Amino acid sequence: MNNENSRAMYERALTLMPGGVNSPVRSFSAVDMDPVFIQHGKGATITDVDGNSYLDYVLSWGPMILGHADPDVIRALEKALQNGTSFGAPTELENMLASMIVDNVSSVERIRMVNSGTEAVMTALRLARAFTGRSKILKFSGNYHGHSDGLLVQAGSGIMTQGIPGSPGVPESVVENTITAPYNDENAVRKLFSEQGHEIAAVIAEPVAGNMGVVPMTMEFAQTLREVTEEYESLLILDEVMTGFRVAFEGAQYLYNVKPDLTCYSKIIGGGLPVGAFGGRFDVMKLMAPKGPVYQAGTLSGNPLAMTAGYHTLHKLLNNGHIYQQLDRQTMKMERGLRTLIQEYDVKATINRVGSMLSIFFTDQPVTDYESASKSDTDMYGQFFREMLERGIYLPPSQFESWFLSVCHDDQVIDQTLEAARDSFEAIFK
Ligand code: KE4
Repeated sequence: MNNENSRAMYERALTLMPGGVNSPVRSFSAVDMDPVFIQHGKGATITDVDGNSYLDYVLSWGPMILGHADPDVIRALEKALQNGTSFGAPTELENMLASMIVDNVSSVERIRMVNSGTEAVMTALRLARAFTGRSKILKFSGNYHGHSDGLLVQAGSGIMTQGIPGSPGVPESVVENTITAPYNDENAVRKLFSEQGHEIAAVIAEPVAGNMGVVPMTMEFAQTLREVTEEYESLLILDEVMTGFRVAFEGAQYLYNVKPDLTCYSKIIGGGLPVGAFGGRFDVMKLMAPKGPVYQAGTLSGNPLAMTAGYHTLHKLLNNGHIYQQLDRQTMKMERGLRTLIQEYDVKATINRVGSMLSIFFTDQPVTDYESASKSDTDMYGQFFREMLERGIYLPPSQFESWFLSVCHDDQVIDQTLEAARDSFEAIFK
């Protein structure tokens, strides 16, 4: 595969930006190769600066559920551009995207737009602490909620760990109120709450974890989180940055029939432009400035172009009800095809899937939490990634990420991907 332009651009990037990238996972360091630079995308395909085309299963880490350069979204953006790009003043477009969420997600009575998932989660936690007057936050090993200081704690190692900084530059004083427990371990949560429940402002969880690879929450765990937070008057925050409008229009909270107090969003609600949001109970959200005392602000929050891309993406999802059945069917076809290959080549691998989120773990044990996910053979994943890239399939460059499918991943795309997977298994395991 000719990579000379990508290589030249990467060398230049390394003289400009740390690691040559603006977000670490894009560096391909987890799969032991240099990144390719993308020139354009259309539908399920992205093309790099050397003219190599790939079927894309990253989809900008989730947002591009309609596929790249959806004609309706692009047309709306082209029209919006003529009006200018930012005013720092309210626009009707904010009402349009906000109502798309408030009118369709029953737990969201009020919503505030921000510019990233990190910002949404960071502010939701501040709000929860203000509302409850408490300081402690409970999160789960293997869940990622953005890079705000209080959440950069070492992943729990199967026990309830008091916050230990997960990154240099994060003072212990900032993470001492962050408790980590094992994901899907309702006994651990009940025990923790019996000991510290009255000090816990909120529990935050990915309702379907995507940041250790795909690990679905069990129904029992989801119900336990809702029960204990109600019993101890803590808030339940669901981080639906990845699952919101991905696994169902109303998100994972619909699949689990759990009503959180606050929900965090990003990715799909921006349609590929920078949008994050947090929303939920009116009595909680009313504490937010300017009417309430909890401060948060953002120059480009509610940006008209970002609102346009998000609104038209959600509008298309809402008005094509069959889309989620189609995404589920296509991803199930992918799952079945991979399972057949795992069996045929006797590979130590397992697959987790929820809707159009899927991960292949190179371990023969079930993956139900951070500990079991960590047992995956990341070198083997790297080998599989490189073989698939050579064959025109662009997978997430890390074992601990989710594959995403779009409405453009039709039968032909799935068949081509499974053929490439067969050839890759042949190359690795024969
Ligand atoms: P951002 O600040 O990156 O917009 O969102 C942070 C975030 C919060 N919550 C969840 C559940 C998330 O998945 C994310 C970000 N996801 C990663 C991919 N696993 C973004 C990719 C990257 O870091 O470059």
